[in-house]
Amino acid sequence: MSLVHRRTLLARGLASGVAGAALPLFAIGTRPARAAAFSLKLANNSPVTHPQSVRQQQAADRIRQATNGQVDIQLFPNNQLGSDTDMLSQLRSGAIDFFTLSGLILSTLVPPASINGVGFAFKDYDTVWKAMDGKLGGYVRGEIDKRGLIAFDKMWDNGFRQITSSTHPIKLPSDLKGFKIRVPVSPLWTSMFQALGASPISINFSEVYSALQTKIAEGQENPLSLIQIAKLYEVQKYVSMTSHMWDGFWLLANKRGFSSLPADVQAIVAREMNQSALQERADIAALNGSVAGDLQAKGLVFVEVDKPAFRDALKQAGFYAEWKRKFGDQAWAILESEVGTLS
Ligand code: X2X
Repeated sequence: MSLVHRRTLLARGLASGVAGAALPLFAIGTRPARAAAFSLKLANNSPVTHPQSVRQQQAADRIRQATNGQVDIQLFPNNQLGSDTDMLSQLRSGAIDFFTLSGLILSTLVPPASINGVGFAFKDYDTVWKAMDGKLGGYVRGEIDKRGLIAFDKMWDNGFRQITSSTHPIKLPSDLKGFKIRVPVSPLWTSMFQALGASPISINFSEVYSALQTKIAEGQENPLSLIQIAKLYEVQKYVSMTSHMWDGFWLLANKRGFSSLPADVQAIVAREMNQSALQERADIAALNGSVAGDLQAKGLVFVEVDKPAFRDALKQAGFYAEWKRKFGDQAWAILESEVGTLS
C-alpha cells in the first residue's frame, strides 16, 4: 500500500485497518459509497486480451463488489509499468502490490522457482496441475515466502512453449546451432538453449516483438496462445512444436503490504484471484484447441519435430545433471516424484 491510501484511511478514522487489525469491512460497506479504503496495484506482462489480463480484471471487479467498493485493485497489464525485471523491483519495494511473473524469471530472486521449467519435465497438463497444485508448487511457494513475497495458491497458465523462427525451420537440435534465440531473463532458459547449441539472448517480453522485427533475434519460444495474442506471427515464419517446457505465472504479493491488510480483505483477494486463475487455465486450454488453425491461416508454417532428439541433446550436454546439482537432491526428488525420472 502506498502512503496515499494510508492517509486516506487515517483521514477517515480507520487507522486500525492500517495497523493490521481486522477491519470490519462489511460495516464500512453500509456507509454511503466513497473512495476505496485500499487502492492497490496489480501488474502483468500480458496483452490486455490475454486470458490472464481478462480474468485478473474480473477478479478485481468481484473484489470491489465483495468489499462494497472498499478494495479497489487497478490492473496495469501489458508491461504498462515496465519490463518484468522492473516490475519485480517495484513489487519488492511496495510500489506495486501484486504482480504475476513466470517462475523462471522469478528465479533471479528465488532460484528454486525455475524448477518447473526443466526441459521436457511435464508430459501433459494433468501432470502440470497435479504438481503445481501439489507438492512441487507447495515447495516453490515456501521458497518464495522466505524471500519476502507471497505466492497465491493457484498458479496461472502460460503454457507449453514452442520455438518460432524467421529464418529457417527448426526440426532437429542441429538446426539450433548458433541460432539467435530470444529467451526470457532467467539462468535456466539461457542454460537450456546453450545446451541445445543455440545462442540465446536474454530479453524481457516487453521488447520481444521489436527484437524479432529488427532481427536482433531470429527466433523465440512461447506458447501458441501468446504467439497469437501478442501477434508474434507477424514477425516470425515457422513454429516448431517442441513443447520443450511448461511455464506458468505465480501471482505474487509484497508480503509486508499484503499482511498489513485486514484478514478479511486478504481472504477475499485470495479467494477471487485463485478462482480467476482456475478460469484462466480453462481459457488457455480452450485456446489450445483452436489457435493452431488460426495461426496457420495467418501464414505461420507448422514444423513437426523430433522431440526425443531434443531431450537427448539436453541429456548429452549434461543439462539434467547440472540442474539436479543446482536445485539440490531434495528439490529434484520432489520434481521426479511428480513427473518421473528425468536423468
Ligand atoms: O517473456 C515471455 O516470453 C513470457 C511472456 O512467456 C513470460 O512471461 C515468460
